[in-house]
Amino acid sequence: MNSSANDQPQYDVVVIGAGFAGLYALHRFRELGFSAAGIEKGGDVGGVWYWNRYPGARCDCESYYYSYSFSQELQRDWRWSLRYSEQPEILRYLNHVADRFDLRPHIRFSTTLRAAHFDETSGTWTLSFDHGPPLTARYLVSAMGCLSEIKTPDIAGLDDFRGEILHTAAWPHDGAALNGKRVGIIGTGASGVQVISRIASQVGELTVFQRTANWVIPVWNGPMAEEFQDWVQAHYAAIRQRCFTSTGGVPFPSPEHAALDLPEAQRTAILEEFWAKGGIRFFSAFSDIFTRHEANEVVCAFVRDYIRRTVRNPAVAEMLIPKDHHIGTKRPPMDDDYYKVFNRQNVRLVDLRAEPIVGFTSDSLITSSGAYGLDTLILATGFDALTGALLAVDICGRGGLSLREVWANGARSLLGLAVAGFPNLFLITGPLSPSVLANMPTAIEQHVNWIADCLQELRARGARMIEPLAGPQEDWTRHVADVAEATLYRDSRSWYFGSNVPGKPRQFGVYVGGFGNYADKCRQVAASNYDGFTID
Ligand code: N01
Repeated sequence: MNSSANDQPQYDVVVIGAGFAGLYALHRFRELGFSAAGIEKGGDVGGVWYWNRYPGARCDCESYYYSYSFSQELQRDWRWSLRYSEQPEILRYLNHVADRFDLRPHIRFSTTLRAAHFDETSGTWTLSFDHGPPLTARYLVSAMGCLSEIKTPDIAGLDDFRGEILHTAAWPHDGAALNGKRVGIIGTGASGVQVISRIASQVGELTVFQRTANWVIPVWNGPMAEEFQDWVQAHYAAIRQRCFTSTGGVPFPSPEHAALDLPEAQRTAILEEFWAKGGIRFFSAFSDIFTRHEANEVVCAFVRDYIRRTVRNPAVAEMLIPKDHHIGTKRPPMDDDYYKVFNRQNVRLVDLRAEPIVGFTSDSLITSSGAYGLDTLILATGFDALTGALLAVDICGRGGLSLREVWANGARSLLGLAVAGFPNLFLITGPLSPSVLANMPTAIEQHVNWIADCLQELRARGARMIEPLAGPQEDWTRHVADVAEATLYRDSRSWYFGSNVPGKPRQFGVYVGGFGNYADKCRQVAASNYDGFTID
């Protein structure tokens, strides 16, 4: 840390967040000789894996690739117990990384960034927090995450409920006593589905309040067999290489067939094959799932049939079948037991479209059709995704320009990495990058490596500032929208579009043109003297 005399910032870089992104960024920048500090809202490292401690929390990507690739030794030494690891194991992994690379002493925990203001004269950022002294830094790097700003649901009369209210993304660290209780849950997205499956056998009664049904895909989770661990270790270089070049940042081949080119028998055989692979691989069955209604319908019909075969009560099965969106165009939850849970005597499903919530009493949720007595209410109601964490901070760039104003009608960025008017600010997996539609650790490493190369280049040139130009930023912002418009995503309402946050401008916040293509584009920009950026 330097002294703060004149225009010398205290740090070269300050990284906000100490999850997957922040830990690697801090390590990488320090390794390159930059003075770097981390700021973390939570009491320890982990990011989403620190906060989302709800029962059943698990990653929907397999751990052997949902993990860091930057250290061969780390990769060799860490053994995963399950193919899809659960939250405690992922959090242990991130703690191990923090210790192994000695990152903890450089992070200020339990500290929330409130404001970040850029000073044009010195070319530095001044950061102020909910407590503790302010900091100055040449570069500000957001590793705040895409799904970290909880969206408090606006549910009529919730304050009248006197039982326990829990949010999946702010789960108590010492757990919640649910055994034998009457538990209600609002929300059937990825978090809700995982909780429901895990607690159904543990609670006395479980009432699931569903507003919108989701397509839930099995992952066929199980132990990470020794032979598979060995195979992965022997092939890690190729696996990682595939991740960095593939469409989704995952080590699987692209689809070989378009559903609409195949006879029905062959389609069914392929669907069965990919259903057996499970998880996100299911969506690689056909190349036209996300672009052709008829192809998507082939897949929907297959899953509909599975739901009807699995759920014994036909009326409940029909309620669980989505009617309003193409499969995959809202983030599909993934779980092996979800549909079976609804065959249990102690689980009931309430359709909030048919009987909306009208209020609460001290011990019940009241819908238009009746009262449901509850001891505990779980909110699995999601996040102000993609832009929420950034806009929660008062970020001001050149001339006091406010990010909240600049993004009032939707996010603008160049490659999801930087924003015109906000020099020396970098966003890891920022809005309009592949982020949540790629394997996150891969997307994170690609961004951190790009930023690290850029910082080295600026240091070598003795430059003080870098910033996107407005024209290329507008081109990229339009391109991201155009690419999404050419897919079936365009017809959905989801947090990808900000539809879950009242008043949020409708904008598809993720680049869906393929992670490998995107990484190529980032490389080209760097190789062509940071084309689209201005360097001072
Ligand atoms: O949140 P969501 P999530 N009244 O926004 C309902 C990632 N993740 O926390 O669809 C009634 O998806 C809402 O209903 P509707 C993953 O990317 C990853 O589950 O708006 N219901 C919906 O059912 C995921 O997509 C893992 O009609 C209300 C639910 O709440 C993202 O996080 C695990 C309501 C919100 O679903 C977010 O998932 C978990 C209201 N007022 C999550 N407000 C991994 O495996 C909201 N809802 C890595």
